[in-house]
Amino acid sequence: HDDYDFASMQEKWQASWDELKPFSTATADDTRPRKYVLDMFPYPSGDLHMGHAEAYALGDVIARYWRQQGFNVLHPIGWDSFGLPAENAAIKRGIDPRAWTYENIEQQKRSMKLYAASFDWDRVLHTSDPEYYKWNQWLFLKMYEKGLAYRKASWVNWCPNDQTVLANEQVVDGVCERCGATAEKKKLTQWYFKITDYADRLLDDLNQLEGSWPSKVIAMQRNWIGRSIGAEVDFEVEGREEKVAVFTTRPDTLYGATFMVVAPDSDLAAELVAGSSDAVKQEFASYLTAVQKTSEIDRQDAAREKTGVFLDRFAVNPVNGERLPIWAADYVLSDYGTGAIMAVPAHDQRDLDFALKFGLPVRVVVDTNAAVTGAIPVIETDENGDPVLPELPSLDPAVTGEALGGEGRMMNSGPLDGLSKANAIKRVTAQLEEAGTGRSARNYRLRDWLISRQRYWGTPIPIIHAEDGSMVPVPEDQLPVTLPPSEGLDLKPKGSSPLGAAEDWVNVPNPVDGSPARRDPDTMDTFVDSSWYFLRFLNPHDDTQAFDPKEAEKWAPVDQYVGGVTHAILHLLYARFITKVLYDLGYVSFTEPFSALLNQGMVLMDGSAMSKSKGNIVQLSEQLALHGVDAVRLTMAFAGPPEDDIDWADVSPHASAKFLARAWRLASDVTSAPDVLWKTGDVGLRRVTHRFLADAPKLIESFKFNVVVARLMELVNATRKAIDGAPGGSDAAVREATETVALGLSLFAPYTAEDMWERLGHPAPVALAGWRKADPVLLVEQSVTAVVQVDGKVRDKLEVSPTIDPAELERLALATAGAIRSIAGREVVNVIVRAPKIVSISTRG
Ligand code: ANZ
Repeated sequence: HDDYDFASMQEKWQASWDELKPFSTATADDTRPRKYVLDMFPYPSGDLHMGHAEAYALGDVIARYWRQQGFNVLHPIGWDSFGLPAENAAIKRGIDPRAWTYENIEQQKRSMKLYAASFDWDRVLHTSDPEYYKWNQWLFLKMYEKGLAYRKASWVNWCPNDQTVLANEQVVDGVCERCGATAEKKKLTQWYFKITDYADRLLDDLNQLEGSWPSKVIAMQRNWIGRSIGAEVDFEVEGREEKVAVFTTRPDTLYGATFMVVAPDSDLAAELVAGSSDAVKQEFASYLTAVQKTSEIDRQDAAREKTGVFLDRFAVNPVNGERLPIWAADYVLSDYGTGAIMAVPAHDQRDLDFALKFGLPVRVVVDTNAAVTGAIPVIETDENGDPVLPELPSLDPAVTGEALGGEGRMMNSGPLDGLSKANAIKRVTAQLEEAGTGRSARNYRLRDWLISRQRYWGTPIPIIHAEDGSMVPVPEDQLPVTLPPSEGLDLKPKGSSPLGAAEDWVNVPNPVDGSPARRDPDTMDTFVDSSWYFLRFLNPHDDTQAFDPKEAEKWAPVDQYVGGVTHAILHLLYARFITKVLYDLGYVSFTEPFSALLNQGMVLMDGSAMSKSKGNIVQLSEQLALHGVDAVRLTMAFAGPPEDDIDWADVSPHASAKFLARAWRLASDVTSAPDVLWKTGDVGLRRVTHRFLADAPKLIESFKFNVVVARLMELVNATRKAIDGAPGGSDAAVREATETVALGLSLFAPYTAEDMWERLGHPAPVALAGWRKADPVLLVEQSVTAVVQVDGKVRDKLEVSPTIDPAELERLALATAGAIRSIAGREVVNVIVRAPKIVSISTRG
């Protein structure tokens, strides 16, 4: 029975954990400090894959570590179970999305239990359960009350394949992030969450996360929110009552504006062209059709050939009364700033390209030479002794085709002449403000979050539309609005929600007066579900509230969040936003949901991501059957820093299994009793053990899991040596080392560790056994003796650290009394250092 048999071990300990529930979070009266460790919850699409296996192995190291350090740990799991994958699979197979979803959840649960992920199985939640999505609806109503949920008609991203709208965050490089179809634009009335009200806070609070979130994620969020600071300037338009405002980051260049451009797909363009000739109207109409087929990405591509239509309308520059022709061009976007710009071709490359193509004037208003001449000192003189001025290249943008973006002094700008850029911006903004024709302004790339979807498998929006077109929120005591059964509904994507056809469901009396009314047929983006789920884990079955603020006070925010970098913007931005909303509503006392974030890398195969089309998918279930759970988990942790990708072709789960068997055998070779006298036994082995006990916590807390595994291997080797040679398996130090191996392994290879612990005579589980403190006496570094030779003769000796730096050793050696005496002022021609043992000095003369 002395064979390492992972299959029977897995069976045995799973049964024991099911019964003992060692990973349940302790209840209210527990006085230990708390840690909330959260893994991003999965979509139930199919069984777990290698990517899940990596993420859950790493998250579990952290959860198990804090338990071992004496913390009461909350480590929950749930399923993000609404959404398109279930609905599309159900349509394909002609079954109910529910059936598909909950079957997959059961399969994934079984796999997670087999995988020994130390979750609290009493707190499982599924976002597709009415007991969960009721609270999405509650959240929606709270936001609606505050004006943070609203409906508007706007150009939206549309996935022609999934036949539903997409949030901006769900269009990645111009395509639907789910299915890869090229996103289109449609004008539709949709529900939005007003995330733009929170843009400044979402940006500024990123500073708090610096150092505990990956800097890459912080940078991506900053860039996505994209704050620009500048001014709005009002231009009169001939023949129009109202002025047109433009947004500019360079109000200093106002005197250099030579034309105005409006977005062709803006309401303003439509209105302006209505006052033009039929010829202009026609040209504009065909241009607009072409623009609507152009992707956002292309429109923002600065290198693209400029196109546009002159609208035969004119604006008036508020500072000098100049008449500026108004053009429509697609490089100006309708949903950024005001959808209109003042074009300053001399100093903006896009405007210059446009001006040169359409023969519009270019006027330089910043003398960038002024900066250059000041910066280059005059060093040469001609034959008359006059300074030779550096020959400057022609800086006329109309000639070079290069806009002048740099610093300089204002020119051709009336009262601004001679000022620097910063001062000119201040001066002109103040003047505009005084004249009532402008104001300082900021703009964001961030758009409001479009949350309505024309699909079945999601949370129904709790709004009722009255006959007169007014909207009535579903009263809170009538929540949840549950989804009707899918039988009889055509779920196929067709651009409007399938729920609209569920007559019994959609027709309801108006809650206000009982008159006939209809439910809103749309469902919510599933990113609403995941924006607050970390709070629901605190009491997932409470049917009186979304979460208990007192529990939130105790547990939240999440101490350590673990998941893929694919959520760098979408999910993490939305969760940060909703947390701030809940803060403003008084439900939580913190403003950031996740205090620390770890992004694991991807699992690759032969250098590329696994995919069906490449045929390079490694099945997790096969790996587990072949090598055992512990070997796969250990391989994930040992492969390298967690942020790095793991190429499964480069790692060896087989070697991991061999190592685990070797570690496990130590437990059978320990012959001393569990209550052996501590602080005795082989000092050499004890030093290795205690070094490990001292170093492992710091290494785990800085996510150097691979280093901890390497150190465990070292400890296993040292222990094996001690057992096979002197002092043998009965030595107290051998028991101490082997128990330490079990404690260390319990983070990575829980089955093996549990089995060792039992063999060592302890009651299970090792998962709840505390970490041991290193004995400081054993940590004091030993010293070694270094000899100092001069011209071949030993002249002195030094006691130094075994890890001394060679340069340091050389310095010490040259300073010894023996060396100084025997060098006796001669020239030192060579010093050979063999740290930490010998320094050999040669002299001449
Ligand atoms: C005049 C100007 C002169 C500009 C100059 C730049 C340089 P960011 O930094 O991205 O905020 N702009 C404003 N609204 C726009 C829209 N809807 N579509 C396309 N471009 C738009 O850029 C702000 C600058 O982008 C604004 O400042 C405006 O051009 C342009 F030497 O105004 B600027």
